[in-house]
Amino acid sequence: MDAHDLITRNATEVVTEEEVRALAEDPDGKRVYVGYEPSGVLHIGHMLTATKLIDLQEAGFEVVVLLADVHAYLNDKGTFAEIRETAERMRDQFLAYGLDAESTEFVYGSEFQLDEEYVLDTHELEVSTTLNRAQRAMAEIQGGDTAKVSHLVYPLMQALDIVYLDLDLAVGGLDQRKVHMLHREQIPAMAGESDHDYEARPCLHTPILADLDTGVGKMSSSSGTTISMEDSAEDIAEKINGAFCPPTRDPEPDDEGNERENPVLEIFEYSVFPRFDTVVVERPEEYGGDLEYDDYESLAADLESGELHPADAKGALADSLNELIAPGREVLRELDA
Ligand code: IYR
Repeated sequence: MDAHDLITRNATEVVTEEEVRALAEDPDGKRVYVGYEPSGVLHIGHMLTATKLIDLQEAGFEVVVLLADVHAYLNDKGTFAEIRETAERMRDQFLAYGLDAESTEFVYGSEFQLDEEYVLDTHELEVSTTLNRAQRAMAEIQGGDTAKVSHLVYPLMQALDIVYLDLDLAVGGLDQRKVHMLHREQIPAMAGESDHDYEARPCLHTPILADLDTGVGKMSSSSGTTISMEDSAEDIAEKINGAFCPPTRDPEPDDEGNERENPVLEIFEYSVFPRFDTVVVERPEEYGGDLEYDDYESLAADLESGELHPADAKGALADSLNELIAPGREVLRELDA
């Protein structure tokens, strides 16, 4: 796979296509980041963006993982001390998941976000951004029902992180796109207090997985079923077994007319096939014997034709996820020992 295909595979959106193409011409040593509000245990949403970071490392990028402790604090995720403690646990889980230790830099937000220049730049953005704009940027990220002042400062700081971490590319789930658009519009207009480069950076957005049980709406770590590094092989098998998986890529809307996706196929596409050369579906001889897939397309086609039964697809998905999660589960066990 060439660098451009590796960089953009499974991306829902790249902004702009032209800028990302220019990066793909010479990706060696270029810097990309994802930021995460520390939560202690990685879940399958973290793993999806981490899979994209692994693609980018393979293409030659240096990866920065921002452990966004100040952002988690602004989003009301606990006391600062609690957040710091959970952040420390995440680093080892990311490495266990497959990020290359040599080319991954872990940075705490608080290492640079409390510096004078950064704070002054944040204030500059507070002056130049309307309340409405900041609130819209935050709509899909905000935790809790009531908007607080901190929720307005949050996206401004995130837009500034891309400058202060000297990045060439920002990656995030599609829920981050409005913050990235704010970055692209507001940053080049800044007077700027630091020596950093205030040019707008390209952005790449990964898909958001559908709710595992229903296929309706987004999977969430705070409600519904999610899969995490804490899950045992049995937990994973049970959760995937209960997942919504009709034999199609385009399920019919539900009774209330809500759009639905096939989350089992999504996880195969975005998290499993990027990490495995082949996926084996084990079946007894009497049901036709094992099936082997080298790519997502052939597996999805077999599910649609009836050649692959949803129950067998789920079994193979649970096994693959378990293989990806096992090293991180071990890390957590050691941390808690
Ligand atoms: N908004 C992210 C966390 C975050 C991401 C980046 I990229 C930052 O520079 C800062 C925070 C989330 O929703 O988890």
